[in-house]
Amino acid sequence: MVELEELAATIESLPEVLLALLSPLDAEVLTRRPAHGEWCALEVIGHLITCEGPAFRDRIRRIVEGEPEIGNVDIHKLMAAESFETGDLNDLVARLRAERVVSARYLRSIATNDLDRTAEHVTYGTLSAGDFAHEWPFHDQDHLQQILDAVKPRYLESMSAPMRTAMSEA
Ligand code: NI
Repeated sequence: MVELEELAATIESLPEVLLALLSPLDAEVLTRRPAHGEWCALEVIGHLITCEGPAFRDRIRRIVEGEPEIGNVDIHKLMAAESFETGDLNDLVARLRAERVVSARYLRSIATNDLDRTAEHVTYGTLSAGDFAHEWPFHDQDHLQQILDAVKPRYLESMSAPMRTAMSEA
């Protein structure tokens, strides 16, 4: 397993990673959807903010505290109360940072063997606290990839056809 300290430090670093990556970009890019129905970069951050407790921190806590069953999380319902695409990058990152301070402190407060505790998931069967602790940075990095996929295409628009061909063959 990955050490708890590494997991805590990794999830704690994401807000600064996002800020460093996205703050130089034209604000319009942050609201571009790569395809109809897909999230723009600001909405991905909104997803990370809204699922932080329900999908990760609270679930780990409940498993560690001995709750026998855990359920599904409706991520779209969590996001429905707010229009994240109209949000401000700095504000959203600050909210994620506030969540992450609490989350990293929580991960550092539990014992390694707490991660072995399990609960029954309504759909997937037996899952451990450690499953969610490791899914956390994995989920972050999946969504970081999603953000990169949303912002990268803008550079292609300013490249010549020969360059695009060269890139597609590289
Ligand atoms: Ni997600």
